[in-house]
Amino acid sequence: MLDKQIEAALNAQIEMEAQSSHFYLAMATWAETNGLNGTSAFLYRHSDEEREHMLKLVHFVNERGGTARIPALSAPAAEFDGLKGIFTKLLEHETKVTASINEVVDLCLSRKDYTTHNFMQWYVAEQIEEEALARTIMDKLAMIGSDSAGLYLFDRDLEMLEPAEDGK
Ligand code: OFO
Repeated sequence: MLDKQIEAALNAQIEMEAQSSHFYLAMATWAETNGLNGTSAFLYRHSDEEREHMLKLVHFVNERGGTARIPALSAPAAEFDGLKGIFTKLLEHETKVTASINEVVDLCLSRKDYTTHNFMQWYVAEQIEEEALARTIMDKLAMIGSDSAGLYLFDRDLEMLEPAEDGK
């Protein structure tokens, strides 16, 4: 049976992953309507992956005898300040997700729940990849600056870029 405190922490993480999916979906649709088709394709995939992260937690909680709660979500921003604005927000958000995952891992250790601790290691590794990818994207954007040919190629390259892991 899942410890109640662990169950609550995992349900909070379910909400965070769902909110991430929602957030990246809003960015994707903004990019799609602002001529950034490569960025939009990348962000739609990213949004789908966050939903997979959420589902993985939902199944784990239910399989361990807990009850997964599907949360209400807050509406994300509808406007973004260009590519730099999008990826700045994405990196900020992923940093918060990492902190939240670390708290769950910490709780697992203090409650001696080694099964959930083991399960959470997948998320720890995933966050390393996601943060690294977001930082690489920010570095590239800093290099490109306001060069429109560079921004055009950057957007085109994002079309093929996989958002870190496949979430499966
Ligand atoms: Fe779920 O990895 Fe990003 O948030």
